[in-house]
Amino acid sequence: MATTDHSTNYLCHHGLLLPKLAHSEESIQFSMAFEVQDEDIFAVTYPKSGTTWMQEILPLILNGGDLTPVQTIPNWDRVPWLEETRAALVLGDRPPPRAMVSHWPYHLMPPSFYTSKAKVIYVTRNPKDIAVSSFYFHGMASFLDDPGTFDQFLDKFLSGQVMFGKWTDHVKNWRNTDIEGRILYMTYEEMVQDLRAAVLRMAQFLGQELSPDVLEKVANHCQFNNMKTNIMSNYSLVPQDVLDSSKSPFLRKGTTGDWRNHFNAEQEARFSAIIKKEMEGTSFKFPWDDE
Ligand code: PPS
Repeated sequence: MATTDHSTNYLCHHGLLLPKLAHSEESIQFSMAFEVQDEDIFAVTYPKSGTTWMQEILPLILNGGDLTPVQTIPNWDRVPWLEETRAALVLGDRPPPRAMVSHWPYHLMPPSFYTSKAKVIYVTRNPKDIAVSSFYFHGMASFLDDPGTFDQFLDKFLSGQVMFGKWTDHVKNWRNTDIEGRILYMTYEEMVQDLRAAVLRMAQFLGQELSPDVLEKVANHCQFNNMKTNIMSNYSLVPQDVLDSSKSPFLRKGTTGDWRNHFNAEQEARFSAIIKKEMEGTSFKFPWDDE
């Protein structure tokens, strides 16, 4: 396997840094051997793009708005990460349809995924806001390398020296797939702007008919302020020496455009130039392109 021990905090798998706290050679093996079924559903994200949000939304879409799982099961067991160590424990005997999340790039999905009819919702977010969110996350998560200053962290982020590598690689990789028809592209921004419409779009893609009342209930429950108080979703169950919410809460701001409060003009120009160059030749448009 193309996995090496990179540092105290990370494994390096096919060039991607993976935090050792939640990933191991065994968990990667499990993910590769995982038998994806046609009914399975994946929410795929680059870290800090809306993963936890999808762990709240997906079960509610699939069960018609029953709040029981989101109020009784921690998000990491409710909709587990395919590549993380807990997957083997919680996915082992779970029958399809299984809702899962993953940060894998397209080419590292399990072989059975490509031949299955499993559906994917790929959520992306303005990389400037991801960088800000990730900076605070590195400051509060003891299992990640210290972010350094914001300026130093931007360099790490842009060069892919963060978990799961470069944002541009991830996004381009998932736009260039052979699974047209079973992948839905969503943005964090459209979810913030109109969550009800976003949930409806996802439900339609998944073939789930939700009544207007259920749709309202799901959108309301998944609002940032409601998730922030849900102990099954706000990471307050994780010990403070692992995630220190006194440094920054996991559910931090939940907004778009917070980068404006963090980037200076030089950082903005540097960041935009690099992202623009790496996205050259792609045809897809994002809501933040013209900002
Ligand atoms: S991780 O570590 O990859 O699982 O992180 P992830 O869950 O992908 O991203 C965390 C950011 O998503 C925000 N979030 C939300 N925003 C709006 N509404 C809701 N309901 C919501 N749930 C999670 C979370 O606050 C993090 O973003 P920031 O900008 O840091 O607030």
